[in-house]
Order: sequence, then C-alpha cells, then structure tokens
Amino acid sequence: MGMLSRLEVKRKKLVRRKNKVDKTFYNGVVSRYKYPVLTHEHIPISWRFDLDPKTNPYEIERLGINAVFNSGAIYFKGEFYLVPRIEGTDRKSFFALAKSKSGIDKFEMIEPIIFDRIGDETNLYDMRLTEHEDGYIYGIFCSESINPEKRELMDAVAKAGIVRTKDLKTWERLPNLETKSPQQRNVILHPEFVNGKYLLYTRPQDGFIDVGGAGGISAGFLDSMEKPVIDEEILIDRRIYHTIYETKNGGGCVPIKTRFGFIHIAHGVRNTAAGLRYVLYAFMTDLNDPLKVTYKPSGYFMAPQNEERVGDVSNVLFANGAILKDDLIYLYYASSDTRLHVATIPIERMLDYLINNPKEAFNTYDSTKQRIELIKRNKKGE
Ligand code: M1P
Repeated sequence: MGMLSRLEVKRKKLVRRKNKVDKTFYNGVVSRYKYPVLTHEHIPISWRFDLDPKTNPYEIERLGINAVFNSGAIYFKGEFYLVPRIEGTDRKSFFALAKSKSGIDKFEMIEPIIFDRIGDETNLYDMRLTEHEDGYIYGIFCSESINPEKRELMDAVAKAGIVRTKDLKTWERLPNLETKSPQQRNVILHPEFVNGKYLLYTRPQDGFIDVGGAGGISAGFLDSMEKPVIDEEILIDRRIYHTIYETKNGGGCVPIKTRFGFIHIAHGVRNTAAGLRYVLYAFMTDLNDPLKVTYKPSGYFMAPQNEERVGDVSNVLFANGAILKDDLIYLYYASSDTRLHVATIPIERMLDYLINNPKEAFNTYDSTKQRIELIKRNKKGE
C-alpha cells in the first residue's frame, strides 16, 4: 500500500470515530465532547495531493491544509451541515460543506464552495448560515481586502460578504454590506423579518483588528438583500470596562428563537499580558423587540481549556454556528483558530442559565456580595 492510500485509511478511521461526552468538564449547562469534529486531518487526501503517479511520483502534498475552524451550521433535509473556515498552508481561507447524521461525530467533507469574487478581495472566512423566512439560506461572512487607499502591506479592510442558496449547492453572490462604519466583522442575519425589514447584527470596527471607538455588537435594518445598505447601526450589547468583553465582542451564532426570547451566543475578548483571550458568553433579546437585551448573565459559559488553549492563535474560543434540534443546542465552537469542536446544551438548561444566573456586578465589592449571598442561602438550606 502506497503512502497516500495509508493516509486515506487513517483519515477514514478518524472520520468514523465515535465521539463521547467529556466527563471531566461540568458547569451544569454545556456538555463538551472528547474529540474535535473537524481538524486538518479530516480533509480528504484528494483535496491535498495529486494522486496521479505520473505527475506526482514522490507523493508530495501539493496543496496543504493548515487548520479547520470557525464554522457556520444548519440542519437541512435531515442532516447536520457545517461550513467551516478551512485555511490552506498558503494562509487563504475557503469554505467547504461537511455533513453528519448525528451532529456530534462522523462529519464527512463534501466539496469546497466557490462563488463570484467582488473587487480585489483576498480572503473569506467565518460564515454564519441563516435560514430566513423569505425562503433563502443566507451565508454572511467576512470579506477581506487590502486597503485601497493606503496600499501598505498588512493594511486590510474587513467587510460583510453575502451569498444565498436554496440547496447548499449553488451559491449566488450578492453585493457586500455597506454601513457607515469603516470596517465590519461578525455580521449575522436575523432569521425573521422585523417590521417587514431584514435585521442584521453588526460589529462595527475602526481598524482591521482594533475596534477602536466602536461600542460593541450593534444592529441595523435593510429593505433588501440585493441592495444591502444599513443607514444606522444601533448599539445593543456594548463593551464594558473590566468585563470579559472589554476589548471587543462579536455576535457568534444566528439567534435561536425560544418561548422567552432569542438566545445569542457571542464571543468576548479581553487583553492580557499574553495577548487577547476569547471566551463565549450568552444573552437573550426580546421576542417582540429583538434589539432589547432582556437577560445577560455575568461572565462566560465556556473558555478555552486544556488542549483548546493552544493553537495558531492561542487562548481563543470562537463560535459562529449552532443548531437547535429536539430541544438540544449543538454548538460548533473552534479552539485557538485551529480545530472545530461540538458542545451540546439542553435548551431548558440554557434558558435557566440565562434567566437565573446573576447579572454582571461590574466591581469586586458587588461581585463578592453576590458570592456571600449564595453561600448564606446554601447555609440556610443545610
Ligand atoms: O483570532 C481570533 C478571531 O479573530 C477575529 O475575530 P474578531 O474580529 O471578533 O476579533 C476573526 O478573524 C476570527 O476568525 C478569529 O477566530
């Protein structure tokens, strides 16, 4: 058996591996799983090697894969579909479709996704998939280009790109979103019309990495997805000093509708001596007024742990895809910009967490009081 056949056998074994709950972690809300659902090793050999011995006699990897991470997710025709960010060894990210019957394991890559390029855009990543009530599935992603004004190396501009499909096979490219903010990332389409308009969650930013003066997760309305222009961005979840989202935050998954409101899973970023730290937090918005945050527990519900802490961009958890199926949220989260994991969250536990966990205290005095009250209540019950 040649080297490439051996590699494919190894890959197939990896894809077929059954996943199981990681019993070493407990917070009452989330079940983590032992194995990542997608890694660079899950990518088929035929996507990386020229399999023809005449043109590749030394079985050299022609187009390597560096990482598979931040993934959009959707339940479609009885299966769990993912559209992860796949980064080649050339640093370009591309999208591809993967599917699984269980949602927790056996994700098989189907095919890379390609659609029209706009202008001189260089890189695409982090697709959020929304099944909108207008009948289309939209993919909103980051479209990155070099800054046309400065033309300096590393001076990039991030915008929100938009595609739509009805079958996950053919993807129609729409114009990029226009807003008054100089740059945008983490843009998400709300699944329902609000007063007859499309609602988009945005994350305005002054620079490519630094959000600068921008306040946090915002929202804006659109009349049409074919001419996507937002005139006004309304701040809905702001950055706050000495919280887990002090440096920046960003919407993650498409809001999940429940009887109490829409669940948002987002990422919060703080700066440390060791660099930025990304954790996952959640909040709820009002069913009738999706711009109004109704519940928001303090802190994070998931942070990088163990091997999740290390990767190309260490100390990062990032989620841009979740599926609600049979009262269970399947949350697809990536660790350290390197690999993709799944966590499951029973919807009733998520609702209890959102509604009953304490709110942000903003300072040590009030935070300590929250803990002392908890200890006192527990003493009474002894
Ligand atoms: O490296 C961490 C993340 O950084 C960016 O997210 P944000 O704009 O919120 O800081 C994105 O590049 C994302 O893909 C990446 O995981």
